[in-house]
Amino acid sequence: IYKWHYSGLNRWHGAGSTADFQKIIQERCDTYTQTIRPGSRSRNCQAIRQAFMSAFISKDPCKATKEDYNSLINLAPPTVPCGQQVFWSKTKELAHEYVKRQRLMTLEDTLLGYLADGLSWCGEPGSSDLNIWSCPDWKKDCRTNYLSVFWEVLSERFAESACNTVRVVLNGSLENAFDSMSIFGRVEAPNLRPQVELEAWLVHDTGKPPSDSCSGSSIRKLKSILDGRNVKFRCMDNLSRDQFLQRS
Ligand code: AVW
Repeated sequence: IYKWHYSGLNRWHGAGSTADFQKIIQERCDTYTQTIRPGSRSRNCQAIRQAFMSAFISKDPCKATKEDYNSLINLAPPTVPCGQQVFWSKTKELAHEYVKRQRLMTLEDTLLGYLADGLSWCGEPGSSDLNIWSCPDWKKDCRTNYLSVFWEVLSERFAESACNTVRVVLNGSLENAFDSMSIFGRVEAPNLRPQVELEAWLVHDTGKPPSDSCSGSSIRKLKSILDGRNVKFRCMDNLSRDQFLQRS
């Protein structure tokens, strides 16, 4: 009965905004700029937090646009040094373990990726608060929600900035290691610049046979997307998780 009084705040099917969202953003920003990458250009964490909030506060949570995030992303574009970039798809934890052992970086090692990693957020028209009860789900409510659009636009900028050789860690335990509907498939691969070289690593669960390979149809589809953009492609398969992490 209680929740019906908050007409609508509970209507979405996704998790509500993370508790203490603003505080977490501010603290992560301070940690990143002071401890994790103290050498990086000095960033104004208060301005970044404010730009993040104004991107979605008081707005219809199903009407997010890329433009809503322009001022935020321009304060901290997700670029990494040439040749150090790593993409992932259905391999988030493995990719993060991999880059930790190398001088490489995922999107979550850039400031905005680090700030938002694992968080949830949305607002409500006519309110200056976050909706902590529910936020739109990509499938059940709307694709143009603030969380999905954030990762899409940040990933797009990340991919556009790639240079030299970049890597993607794919899940070789899936029937289709390359998913053309994923962010990597829809947004990152199609936005790589000509002359970049992409190395795909197909990594399967240790102790099980792989379910997909470099010659399978999903990787051929990836190759054709890249061919159309003049992006060079190399593919390594049949690596177990342990082999992959040990050789790296
Ligand atoms: P997925 P995608 N924290 O495993 O290729 C929380 O199929 O689609 O991989 N949620 C996130 C984060 C994050 N740090 N990052 C993405 N998401 C969402 C960015 C997003 O909606 C990186 F550069 C995504 O569809 C990777 O190369 C889903 O969680 C690439 O995008 C993960 O689905 C991974 O996206």
